[in-house]
Parts: sequence; structure tokens; C-alpha cells
Amino acid sequence: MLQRVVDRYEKTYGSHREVACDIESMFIRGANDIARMAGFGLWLFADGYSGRDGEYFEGLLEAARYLYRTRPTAVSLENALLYVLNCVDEAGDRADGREETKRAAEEFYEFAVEAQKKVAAEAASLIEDGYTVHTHCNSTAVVSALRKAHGEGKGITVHTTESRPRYQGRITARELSEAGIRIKMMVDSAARLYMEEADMVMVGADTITADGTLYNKIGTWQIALAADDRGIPLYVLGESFKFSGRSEGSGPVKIENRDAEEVVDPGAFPGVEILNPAFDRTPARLIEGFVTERGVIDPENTKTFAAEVFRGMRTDHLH
Ligand code: RUB
Repeated sequence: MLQRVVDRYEKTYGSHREVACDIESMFIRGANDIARMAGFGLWLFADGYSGRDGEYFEGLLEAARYLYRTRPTAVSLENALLYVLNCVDEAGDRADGREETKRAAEEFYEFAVEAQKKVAAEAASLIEDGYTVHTHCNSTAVVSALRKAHGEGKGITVHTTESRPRYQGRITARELSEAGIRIKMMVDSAARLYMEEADMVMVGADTITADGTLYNKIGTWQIALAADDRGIPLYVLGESFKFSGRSEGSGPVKIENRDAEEVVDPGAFPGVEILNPAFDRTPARLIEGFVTERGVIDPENTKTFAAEVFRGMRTDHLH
């Protein structure tokens, strides 16, 4: 089963460190893939473990923390790691949890696949025949939903912004074009102008906090403002593991700042500080609903929803 994850990247991984390296470089990217592959990282750790039995859990924790440090914003990464750690802990397998680690990683992977299918089906049902849907960046949940709506025979048009500096919008454009969907791509700053032609916005999620704030690709906030100004709904597609189970007192989500080289050659701009935040935070008031595998959640009910999802789960292993 986990072989499929590796096939998607047409690459063979031998250790959790290799997976971590590819998450950090963004060869593996997008919150759902990051989560699945982080689980796979722990699977690899278990598979290759040759230390003493009694020290297994400490080693597993260390591997999880190593993976966790790669990208600080997407809570899906933390949730995937916590899922596996909690399974091993609860099974009482701290001394030798190799089998339980592999089982839990596989279970999480299957869950992530199924949850996304449900999110896509639910989101597709919100799209009406003839709609123009604006999206941003590359969310596998959004792409799946748009493919599903198209497959159901709805004549849809999709607008995507390029998503500088890493241009993940181009991935979306190619994927949808290959699926036979009418797709238009524009520079990020054209979003408000073409929002006039859109009927709704659909974006993915990296983290959704208890107060209904969305952390997603830089530029999402502006798109949400544009949608609000135009008076059309913005739906966020996020499986339950995109929600944060952390307590309110744990502070704001860290926004990842990446290298200036991703934006320009800094040498060509002496004395200029180049800013490259990877994500921004869209407030709940700009969001119509969170489309999850358990239905559409009103932003006002985010806290209750997250409490239900994470009830009884230990969330402190990585801190
Ligand atoms: C990707 C991004 C996506 C979410 C959701 O950012 O912001 O919208 O991760 O994706 P990056 P998915 O390219 O920096 O990882 O729906 O695939 O989980």
C-alpha cells in the first residue's frame, strides 16, 4: 500500500531523513501529501530500526521531531505524526512498536485518501452547472473536487492564479487541462479583476485554527477579500487533520518564511530586504464554510468541530 506514495513521486525512499529533506525542499508539497509522506517517514524508521527494543519509542519520537521541523505551518504534518505516535503509545508498544508504527502509518494513509475523496464529493455538490470557480495554488482536495464536478457533467470553468514564487497554480492549470476542464490562468495580481467572472472560490488548507482562521498559500487572504468584495462565497476544502487540536494558549501558528532566492536573486537588489512568506491567514469572517469529510462546517463551529475530532488525543508529543 505505501508503495503507492513512493510511486507518486517516482522515487524510492530509504529513510525518514530522505523524506524530511524532500518535504523541506518542497519536492513533496501540499498539506495532504506532506501528512501522508510524514507518516511514511515513520514507517521507514520502523522498517529500518536496529536499535535496542527498550529505546524504540525515544527513537521514534526523535524521527517524528525531525520530520516535524521541516515545514512549520501545515498542521497536517503534526497531526499525521501524532496519529502514529499515539497509536504506538496507546497500544503499549513503546518498547518495540515497529509493527504498530507501520500499521498506524498505513491506516493514516488510507484515511487521508478516503477523507479527501469525501471532501471532493461534498465540494463538487456545491458547484453548479456553468459555474466559474476561482482557485489558488495547488490543492489536491480542490483539484479532486473540480475533476469530480466535471466528471458529473457540469460545464465548469476554472480560474487559477499562478501563486508566485513557486508557481503551484501552474500545476493546477496543467492537471485540470489534462482532465479536459476549461481552465484560465492569471498572474496573482489579476485576481480581483477576474473575480467579476467567478461564482465561487475554492481553496485548500494548511491549518485551520479553533477560531476559524485559515492558514493557506500566500495570497489566499487577498483572494478572500476579492471574493468578499464581489459578494461570492469562499469555501475551504480541508480534511479533519487540517484542523488544529492544540489548545488556545499555545500561541499563533508560525508562518514559514522561505529563502529570498525563491523570489529574486538577492544579489541584484543590494540593501533590499526580500520578504518570502509561504502562507497567510484568512479570517473566519471571509469564509463561507469548511468542507470536510464530515460535512460542511460553519466557521463559527470550528472550535466544537476540532474538539470532537481531537477528543482524547494527546497533542503534546512533539513540543
Ligand atoms: C500548498 C497549499 C495548499 C494546501 C492544501 O502549499 O497551500 O493549498 O497545502 O493542499 P505548499 P492539499 O505548496 O507550500 O505546500 O489540498 O493538497 O492538502
